[in-house]
Amino acid sequence: MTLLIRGGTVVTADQERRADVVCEEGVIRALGPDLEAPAGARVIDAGGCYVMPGGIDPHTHMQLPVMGTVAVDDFCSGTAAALAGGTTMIIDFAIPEPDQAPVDAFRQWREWGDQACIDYALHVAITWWGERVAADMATLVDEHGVSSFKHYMAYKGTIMCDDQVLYDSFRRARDLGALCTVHAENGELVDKLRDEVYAQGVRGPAGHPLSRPPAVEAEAAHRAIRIAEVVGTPLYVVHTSCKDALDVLARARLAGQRVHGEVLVQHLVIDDSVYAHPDWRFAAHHVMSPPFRPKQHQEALWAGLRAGVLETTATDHCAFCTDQKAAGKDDFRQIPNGTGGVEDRMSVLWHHGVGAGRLTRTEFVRATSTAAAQIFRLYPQKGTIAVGSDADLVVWDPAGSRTLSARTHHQKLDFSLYEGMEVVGVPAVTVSRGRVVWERGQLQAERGAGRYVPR
Ligand code: URQ
Ligand code: ZN
Repeated sequence: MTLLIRGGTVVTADQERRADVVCEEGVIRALGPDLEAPAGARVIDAGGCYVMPGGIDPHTHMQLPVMGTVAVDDFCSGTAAALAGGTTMIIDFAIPEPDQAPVDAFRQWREWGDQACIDYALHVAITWWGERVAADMATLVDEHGVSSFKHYMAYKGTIMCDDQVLYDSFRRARDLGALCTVHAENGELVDKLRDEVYAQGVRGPAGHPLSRPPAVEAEAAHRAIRIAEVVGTPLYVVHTSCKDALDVLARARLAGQRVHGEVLVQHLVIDDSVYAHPDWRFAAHHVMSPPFRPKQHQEALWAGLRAGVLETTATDHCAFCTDQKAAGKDDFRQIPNGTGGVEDRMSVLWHHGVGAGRLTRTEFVRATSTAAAQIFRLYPQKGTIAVGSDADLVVWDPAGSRTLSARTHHQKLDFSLYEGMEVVGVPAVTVSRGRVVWERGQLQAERGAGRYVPR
């Protein structure tokens, strides 16, 4: 399909300009003012709209098997929903069972991932240590284009890495030229606190944030950063949720360490009052880790995003329906951790960021696409609008609006974190490798159309 996107304002992370865009065979062929339509091209009128790189969500968990259940959005439904929200690429996680070979887990996730409607890549989690893991890390880097490894500092007894594993894995990744990422929560403390809170008689979702206070996150972030310093390797900290952890990242960056921060859009706009909701189902739908924080943390996170300490925005999309959350009806420790929102990230960030004067449009593009592409080695194939880049684009209507709701979203999830929120600023058209897949409310996602992108 050949496309001419005409009459819009092209916004990238470094500039805005009036330009038309020609896409052919899945890539951007031409960019400039007043371009002629190639023979047979379909013309899309982008008048009054911004033409931006499609969103990249660097942190999702489609169909994750966890806590005896499986996240309900699979690679097909989750990525179709992503397109309806203007996101054209995800980076998901292959998470080996304890003792499972990382390459075997990667192969399993590739099989699932090949159902995706959009391009995708995979981080691989390091969940134990041994010669096999060290060898597989090299295979993953050299043969499969995996250039980032995730380390869970929480979830003791299952996938948690202790300091020795962090040290060994960070060294190996450094020598392979790969980037380490961490889920920063002190799993030892979480384990103790959960049981203490439960023993005190707190059984409902309100126990979840009590067992994962900001200090638990800040301690782990600090420890991971210091281990990275000792090893001499860069670090990416996923879902920074509180001022305490943000301050740790900012200090390390000021001291010259290369530390990248990610923030989840939901942590920017939702606070911990959700856990006090009288309906346990509503509260349980907010059980994710790290948890939602007291309101004062939100402005700190926005400031961190503006300052560039937090460079990327993600969703950690890991969707569980009400019947799955019910596994922990009488014991918050059994509630599967995770929330949705891959479809909503771009609009929520635009509305509360650009619309509220907190972010410029170029900052929005950087935070939703370019920074992730650069940090995770997808740039300039992804994350920008340039001749030769993949034609992953969104025509953004800044005046269009949408009321977010589980009744109308495309995610399989039966709950929306943003139920009833009206957002101004929506994707009018989403283009995935040159194909129009979302257009003014019509979704034409195709199972398996996405490619695995080696990095
Ligand atoms: O922690 C994770 O990465 C998974 C289990 C998703 N859920 C979450 O609460 N963040
Ligand atoms: Zn996650």
